[in-house]
Amino acid sequence: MTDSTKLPKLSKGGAPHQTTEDGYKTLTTKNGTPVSDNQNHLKAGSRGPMLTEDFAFREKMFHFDHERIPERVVHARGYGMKGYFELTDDLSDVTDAKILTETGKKTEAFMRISTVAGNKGSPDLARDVRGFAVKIYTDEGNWDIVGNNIPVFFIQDAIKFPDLIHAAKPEPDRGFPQAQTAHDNFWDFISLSPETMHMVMWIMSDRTIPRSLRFMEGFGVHTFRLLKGGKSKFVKFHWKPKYGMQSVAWNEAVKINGADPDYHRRDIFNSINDGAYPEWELGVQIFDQDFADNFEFDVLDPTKLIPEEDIPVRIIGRLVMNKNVDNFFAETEQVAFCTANVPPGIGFSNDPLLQGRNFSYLDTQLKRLGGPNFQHIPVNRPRCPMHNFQQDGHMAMENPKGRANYEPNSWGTEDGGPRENPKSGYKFFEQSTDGTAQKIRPESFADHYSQARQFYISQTKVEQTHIQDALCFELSKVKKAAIRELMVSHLRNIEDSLAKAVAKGLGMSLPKAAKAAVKTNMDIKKSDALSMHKNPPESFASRTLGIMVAEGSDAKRINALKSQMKKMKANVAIIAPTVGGVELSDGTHLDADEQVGGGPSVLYDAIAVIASDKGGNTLADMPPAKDFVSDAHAHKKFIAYDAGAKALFKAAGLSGMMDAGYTEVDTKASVNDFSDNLSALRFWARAK
Ligand code: HDE
Repeated sequence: MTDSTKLPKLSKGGAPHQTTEDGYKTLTTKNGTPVSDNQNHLKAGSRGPMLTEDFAFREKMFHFDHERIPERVVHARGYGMKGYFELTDDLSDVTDAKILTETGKKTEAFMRISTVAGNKGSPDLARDVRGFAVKIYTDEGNWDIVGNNIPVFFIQDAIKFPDLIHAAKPEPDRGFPQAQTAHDNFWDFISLSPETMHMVMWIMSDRTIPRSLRFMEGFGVHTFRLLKGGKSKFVKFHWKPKYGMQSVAWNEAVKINGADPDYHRRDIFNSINDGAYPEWELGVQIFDQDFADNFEFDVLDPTKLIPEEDIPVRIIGRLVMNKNVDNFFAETEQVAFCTANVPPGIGFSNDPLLQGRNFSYLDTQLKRLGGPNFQHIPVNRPRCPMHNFQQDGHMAMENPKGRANYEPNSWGTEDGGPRENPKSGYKFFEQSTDGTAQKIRPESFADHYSQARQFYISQTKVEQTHIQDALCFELSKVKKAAIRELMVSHLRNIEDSLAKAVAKGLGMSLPKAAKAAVKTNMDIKKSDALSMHKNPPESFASRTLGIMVAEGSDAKRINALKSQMKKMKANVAIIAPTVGGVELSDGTHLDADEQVGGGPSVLYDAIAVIASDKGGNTLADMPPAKDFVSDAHAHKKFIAYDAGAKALFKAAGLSGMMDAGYTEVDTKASVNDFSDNLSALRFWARAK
């Protein structure tokens, strides 16, 4: 044996390099060699040629040339955040999963919310489904709930997924449109796949243009299992946002994408920095085989949901995201989710989409992250110990020590490595299976229209109009008339008034209803839980009031609005003729967050215009100031103002249109009147 006392002593971590004369850390190569000049390549003489022995250049350029990894094939644009999950209600009667039985314990979590179709650099407010992926680092392995902000999906079988995504992405011959479903290929695929109709209702609703990623619901979508001692119950997972739900209008989404393409990620970044942490409650719908057997639809069909009126959502925990990532690439880009990552006590149903996903997610990481060791990357590494005999491969960081790299072996508990544990190890649900191998869709999946109808009839009139408008917009971008016609023929099976409105909006005559394998259940009940407007947020908290000011604006009114917003835990943004700000009536200086042209009203949830007489005239001469108020009016926002603002309203053509959504603020009482309105978010009664 080697006598370790005779080995030379190695320096641990090395001595720090000398700092630079002005106190900075010394720049080094990745090899650790200090660099003397980072501005000039080594040359023969001052005018070259360059000498290849400049290893610092070679390494710097080599690294730069290789610093991209493939973006995700879907969900490329996403935003990550960190925090914890805390269980508030114990599920130990139905599951062995410790994460669902230890109330009060806070477990580290990571979350990534994404759009689906767009590239990494596409705008945040594309009309699109939002991916809602949560990784909880439980003591029994990582648990990934890789869901969406919509509780159903387009297709019923994983084999159709590449076609769906190809159809949604830019068309292959021309390479556009980017991050949009408003084109022929998408609607061609959709109109030929009636199973998508329920999801079509959701994506054409305002759910796909959320105001903030913090103001959305999330869903696990598939039916999963809760397992306890060999017994199983079914479960569907729900995330309910603490700040309630809110979306923007389509006309706003289009403008936000120009004004601030990073609107959603900026909102998350700022909210976390300001302590207004994104938070959701975890809810479960638990049901047994008996319910599944008697439910009108198949619980294995991912194009169907279970109305909350049939099985209420039981809140069992909360997810608090209280930290931004330290490095976007290391965490948000490299995080690898997989639907198959579940701890003991949670299992899968036979949903054919879920089972296809369990295969796909592991496979995709190999391509994106370059090898089988992506779980060694800190964001993916389980926080509980892991022991196995997997070895080597690209970038292996967690290599087993000791002699045994196989088992069984006879090296004993010290050197012999880990062993399977029949007591605490993961157990699959024992179900008997018997069937003929065949490529077939179950008949119980065949009703494609009834739940689409249920969604549509559960919306308010305003929400229904938005669905009609969205369909008219999207289908108006489809050049092939036969595709538009086929789509409207499907809508006839959902709700005739919808089909008629869309046909009218497209300037076409009403086609015959599409042939349906199963007739729509026209008596299907409404479900109020499906409507955002029927479930408004409790308050204006975490929203933003945009106050437009000018030179000489009344300090008292501005301060009253600001302190009222503070009380309501809402934010204020000041928009002024220049970003340098203005001098107020009391001689104090007010800094601006945005200049008039850089802070359009689409960025704010409500607006105020507080201007002196002179300031009002200045604003009235500024086209973006006119847009500010006329857009806010058109988007049905609540508007506070003072007398000085009237010149601007006049210039914008709003003088005769000031309705009950406008509040003139003067006294404290009128500021209160204005703020009382705000939790309704919009003045929907405003005429078109
Ligand atoms: Fe995904 N999906 N998906 N998906 N998905 C991916 O995995 C896939 C589906 C979802 O923020 C990919 O790591 C198949 C439904 C989210 O990193 C890939 C099918 C739902 C994310 C993949 C589906 C989702 C992904 C691409 C049909 C909602 C982003 C990169 C069977 C319930 C996760 C990656 C993140 C990402 C495959 C359908 C949600 C290619 C084959 C349904 C939130 O593996």
